[in-house]
Amino acid sequence: MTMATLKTDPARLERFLTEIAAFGATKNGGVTRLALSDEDRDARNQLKAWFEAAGCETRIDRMGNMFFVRPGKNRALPPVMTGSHCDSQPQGGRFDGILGIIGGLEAVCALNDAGVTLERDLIVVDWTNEEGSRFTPGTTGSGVFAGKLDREAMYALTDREGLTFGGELERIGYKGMEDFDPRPLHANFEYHIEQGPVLERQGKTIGVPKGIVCLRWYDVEITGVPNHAGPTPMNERKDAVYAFARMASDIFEIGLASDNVVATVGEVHPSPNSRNVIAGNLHFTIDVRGWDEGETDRVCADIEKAVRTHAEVTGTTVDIRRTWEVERAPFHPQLVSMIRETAGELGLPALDMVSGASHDTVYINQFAPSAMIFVPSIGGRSHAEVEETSWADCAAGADVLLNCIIKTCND
Ligand code: HGY
Ligand code: MN
Ligand code: MN
Ligand code: MN
Repeated sequence: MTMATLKTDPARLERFLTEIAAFGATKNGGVTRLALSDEDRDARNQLKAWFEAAGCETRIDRMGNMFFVRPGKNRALPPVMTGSHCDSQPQGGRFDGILGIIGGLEAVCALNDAGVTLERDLIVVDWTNEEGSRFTPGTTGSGVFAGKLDREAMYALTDREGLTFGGELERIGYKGMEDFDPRPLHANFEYHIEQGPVLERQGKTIGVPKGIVCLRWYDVEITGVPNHAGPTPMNERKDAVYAFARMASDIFEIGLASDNVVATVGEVHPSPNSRNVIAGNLHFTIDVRGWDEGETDRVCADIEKAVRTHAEVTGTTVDIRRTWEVERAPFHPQLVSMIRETAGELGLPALDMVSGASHDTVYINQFAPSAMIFVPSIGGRSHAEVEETSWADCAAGADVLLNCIIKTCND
């Protein structure tokens, strides 16, 4: 196994990341680059231009997943894959997802600079709609590729304006005509920001997650009785907002009381959402995650019970549906060790951990040996415009990725 020796070019990596952040840039230094938006299209066009200038072939499948292929000496060998996602959260950060694609691009450029042709093909991927913010669920491109989500059902997903996933994919010109399938894969790495506080607090540069937590998403519809805010006596109200307030407070407390499970209410849509109307309806979402599936499901059961109880107490009715779930993804032990060793060879302090965020690798891991490389998020912040990782840490993570690519492409 070769020692980690090759390095990326930090200035070029910074330039790529700065330029791609212009697509969907917000005035507060973040990005809004929702899946299949014009901003996503323009960023995809830019990525395609950069990868093709670096000598890669572009393949686009019917979910709009973009595969940038750097040919190896022996193209019959199972390739090595890396990559992540280009879409962001609304008012999201400049590093989430895109760092993994740009890290792959920088690895390609560093290999080109060194005149290195690897044994195996290297494939850098932009997976469509990882975030699941505009079109739910998330990790849609990788989920269909993994055979875990149905393509036609994904095409029919609609956003809040009623636009369909399939229609938007066509509109931006990224509905590929082929099912590019490079499997079996030899190895898959995803390079990503940690999106939490652990690495920074522990003073470590490289995070080595053993896997990704399991995830449960719920959609909850509360039905009350819409009425006038003025004349309606308090004890005669069936107020959907009041019912929600009791539910949301309990959901937070149940999550807080559980050591290793987290619970989040991210979306809240009262209707008619008018200051002088008692809300008759309210739709909200719940996101529950934990490393231990049993403990996570116990928390889910407590949450479901609390939601139903508060509906009863407030005279409203409630429909609570689990709309998406993903099992825990334990990574490939040898690749996890390789990341830890490579960080050591590069003199980078590393920390074993678990990924509290979900990623496309949650699906890729189901058919290919996979592992992830993390770098610190300043202040532990992500999915926010203040999301930041130092340029030095971005380059350090890219060096680990580059050398893991070399090791696996040549073994
Ligand atoms: O929700 C997640 O964990 C991912 O960042 N989309
Ligand atoms: Mn991400
Ligand atoms: Mn994200
Ligand atoms: Mn009136």
